[in-house]
Amino acid sequence: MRGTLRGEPRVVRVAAAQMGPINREHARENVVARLCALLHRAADCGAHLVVFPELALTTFFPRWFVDDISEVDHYYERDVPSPVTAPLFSCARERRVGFCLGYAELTSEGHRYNTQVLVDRDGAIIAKYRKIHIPGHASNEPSRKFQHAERYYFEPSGEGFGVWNAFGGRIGMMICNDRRWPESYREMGLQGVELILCGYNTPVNYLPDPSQDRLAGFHNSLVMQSGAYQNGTFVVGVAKGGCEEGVDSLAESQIIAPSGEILAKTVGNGDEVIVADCDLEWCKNYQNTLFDLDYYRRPEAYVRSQHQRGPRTRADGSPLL
Ligand code: CDT
Repeated sequence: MRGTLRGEPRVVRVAAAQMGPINREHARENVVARLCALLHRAADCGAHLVVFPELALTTFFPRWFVDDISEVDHYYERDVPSPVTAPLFSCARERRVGFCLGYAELTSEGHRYNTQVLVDRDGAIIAKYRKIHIPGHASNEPSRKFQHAERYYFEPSGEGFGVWNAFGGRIGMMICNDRRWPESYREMGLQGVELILCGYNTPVNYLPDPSQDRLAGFHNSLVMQSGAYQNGTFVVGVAKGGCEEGVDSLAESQIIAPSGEILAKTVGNGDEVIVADCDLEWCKNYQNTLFDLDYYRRPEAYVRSQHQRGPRTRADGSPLL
């Protein structure tokens, strides 16, 4: 009979540090001071690890289009830590709290990525993840109320989904739109992930199909709860919410257990810290039973998922092999 084989508890106290809006005129120094204040609040709650949103150092600049991309170079980081972000690393070291931070990255070779780093309790970077699923559009669409030109401002990572040994467990990262794709979770599930960290900026108004607007919160929870349950992992989703530069963004940051249950959820749409004790041994209840991937999966039957991007059918609807 298959069983959980749970060992001694491995509890990571995780904080989700939701942020309210960051406007265009907000100086990086002030944003970093806000991040430090959130980190102190998390540390006061005894957190070991605090998770910040996607693009947590700047406003969500893909909502504007510029013809010359170099005009927005100031939104990208060339080095992290840098003189302006160093105070956050010092706070982390001082309070012995690790963190996960999203920002726009401009590499020395000129590549632009939507990036997240994982920093340990000594303030050292232990992992970097670059966003894989880049949503939105790549050229100016002036008829829109606001742009979502992520496909202009960022290239997709070719590095895949990593999982790292950290905080006494197996930690993975994904960014915003990645959370809507089951493949993101499963790629990490196949590496034994126990805690997935995900920052997001999600406009409440989805311009290509406004019928989805009222479901923004439902879809947010739906995908993260399913991904958690189907892979037996904790998932932490952290928003930059509220009305930023006239665009309403979903808050509803949450910490989800391997059971799929929400352990903690924010109540407002501004700067707010929530905390949950995540016993990583809980993952075994699912990873060693119903979702014992090695025992139950049938990769030989999943012939299309690796190489085929979208549906392929003949005119009569029958599948093309
Ligand atoms: N930042 C990000 O990935 N946002 C997307 C919005 C999709 S609408 C173009 C999301 O999936 O939440």
